[in-house]
This record gives sequence, C-alpha cells and structure tokens, in this order.
Amino acid sequence: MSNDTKKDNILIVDDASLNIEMVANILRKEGYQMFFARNGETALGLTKSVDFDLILLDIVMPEMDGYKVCEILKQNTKTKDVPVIFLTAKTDTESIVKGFETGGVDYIGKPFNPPELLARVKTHLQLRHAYEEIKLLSITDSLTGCYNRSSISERLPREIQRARRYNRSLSLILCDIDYFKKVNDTYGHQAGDQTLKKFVQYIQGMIRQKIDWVARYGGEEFLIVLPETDIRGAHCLAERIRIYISKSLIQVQKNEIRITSSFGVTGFNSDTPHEIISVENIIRHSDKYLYQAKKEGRNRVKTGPLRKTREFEFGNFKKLRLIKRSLFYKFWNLIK
Ligand code: GH3
Ligand code: MG
Repeated sequence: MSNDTKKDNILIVDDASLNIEMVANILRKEGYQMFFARNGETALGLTKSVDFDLILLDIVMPEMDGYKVCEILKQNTKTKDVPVIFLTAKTDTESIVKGFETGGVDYIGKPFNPPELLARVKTHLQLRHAYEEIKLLSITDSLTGCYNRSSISERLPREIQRARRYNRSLSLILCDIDYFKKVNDTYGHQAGDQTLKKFVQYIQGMIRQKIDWVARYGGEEFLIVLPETDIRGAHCLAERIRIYISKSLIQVQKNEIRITSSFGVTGFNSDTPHEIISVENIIRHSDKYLYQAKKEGRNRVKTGPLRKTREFEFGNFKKLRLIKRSLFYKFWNLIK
C-alpha cells in the first residue's frame, strides 16, 4: 500500500465470475479495495470514476478482448500509467509478447497459483508507488514542497490553452519576498530556508485546493496560478496574502522573523483578444507589475490587464537588478 491510510484500488476484469471470485479470494486478505467488471466496456467505465493502482485483465472476452481494453487504457492520460497484468490461459510466446506490446506489464497464467499471483500483484504495486514517488519528486520543489520551475513550463501552457479555448478567465500572481537577502544575512541561510517554507505554507493555506497552484519561479519568487479567476479576484487574493504575510511573525528557532512581500498580478478573461494570450506575455506582464510594486516601495500589489507588448518594453526584474548591480561594481572598480 502506498501509505497507511490509503488502500490500493485493484480492478479485476474477467467474463467468468468464477475467475473473479478466485482472484478476489486470494487478494482479499491483503486488504486491497477491489472492483470487478465482467467485460471491457464496464471496466473502462469504472476507470472514469475510480483511480486504480492496478488492473488484472483477462485476455479472452466476448466483444472487446483484453488487448483492446489495454490499448484504450494506455491511450488515456488518466489510466496510461496504471499497471495492467493479463490473466490468461494463453501462455504461448506470441500471446505473451502481444500482451507486452499492448502495454501490459506482466501476465499470470490460468489456472492461478495463489502465492505467485499475490507476489506479482505486490511487486507491481510496489513498482507503481516507487514510480509515483519519483514522478512527484520530479515536479516538486524540494525545499518548499510546491511545484518547481520545470513544472511551470509543463502545466502553465496547458492551463492557459484550456482557459483560452473555452473563453474562461485565468490570472497569475508573481510574488517576491522583500529584502530577503537581509533575512539570510541577519538570521542565517537555514532560517532563510524556514522562512521560505513558511511563506509557501501561508499561500497554500489561502488558495483553493486542487484548483489554484503555486510554483517556485526563482529563489524567493513564486508564481500563483488561478484558473477561473479574473484580475479583480486575483488582486483581492494577492492583497489578502500580502496583509497576512506582513502581519505574521515567523518563528524560527529563537527568532521571530517578520517579512513583507510584493505582488504583480495580471490575467485575462473572455473579452481579452486571443492573440495576446500567451505564456510569455502573461509572465512578462506579471513580472512588469511586480517590478512596479518593488519600485514603488515594496509590500504592495500592482495589478493590470494583459496588453499587446513589444519585447523591449519589459525585462525580467531580477535580471534588471543584476545588471544594475554589475554596473555598480564595474564603476566601483574604476574609481577605486
Ligand atoms: P527585493 O526586495 O528587491 O526582492 O530584495 P531581495 O533581497 O529579496 O532580493 P535579492 O535578489 O537581492 O536577494 C534574494 C536572496 O534570496 C538572495 C539569495 O541568496 C536568497 N535565496 C534564494 N534562494 C534561497 C534559498 O533557497 N534559501 C535561502 N535561505 N535563501 C535563498
Ligand atoms: Mg526579494
């Protein structure tokens, strides 16, 4: 099982109810949550409402055989990673190879050998959970637990495309902790890390679970994506987060750290011309508004709509400051 609270969901598909019963009897003792289907269509229907961890699939069934069911499962994003083990009396090489080719991970020969069936099921569940963990790690920021930068490029285009296609609104908040360098300098890097973690926890606690999401954009810069939200709503949320953060005392060891943060908010709705809705434009605008918030004194929210922009109008606010800094050092070296 993946953890103590969640039972693994196993789907058993076989047109012979006796076979279903035999498999269920073998697996029942392990405490799995079991679901049954007597044909491919019912099985595919069940996958729409239940998240399965493993599917045991008979090959020879009337109408839709197991190969076909497996092919359909592998074409669907929701089910493509669910391991399928074929239950089959056909153990000739050709049938076995065909099973692997359609996306099966293993096969169990009929008549069933209970210890073997159980061992194969357990092994594939373990592999499935290891795979899920690796997948999760690859999209998560290890320090704060929110999405990492690379998952922005994976998720954001999809999110924007969906909103654009269905004429829905979507907003983006880019936020950055003010004078964060001072936190590190005053309390140490570890305290800085704890502060970052807390900052994300506060944000996570204020957004809609499973709809909105947060990703680490850079060091102490985070992106909040708000589907189905216009910029007025996003502005209100950013303002609420800003106030909450500025009033909170972050307890790290014996220190109480107070921080403020700045926010750049933008987004689009059904009235926004489609040609200006793009990942680059929306990020560029949130960056521009964040830059304004910083320039006007920090600890504030700056919001504006998406506009048609020319490339040179905006730069990344971090980059601009780095350029400023390096120019300063060059100048300093000259006059030294
Ligand atoms: P501003 O108000 O202009 O944003 O000032 P700032 O000091 O927050 O910005 P600056 O870009 O000058 O410094 C950001 C600092 O964030 C410097 C960097 O060491 C720190 N930082 C980035 N990532 C991490 C991290 O993972 N942990 C810790 N502790 N510090 C980090
Ligand atoms: Mg900062």
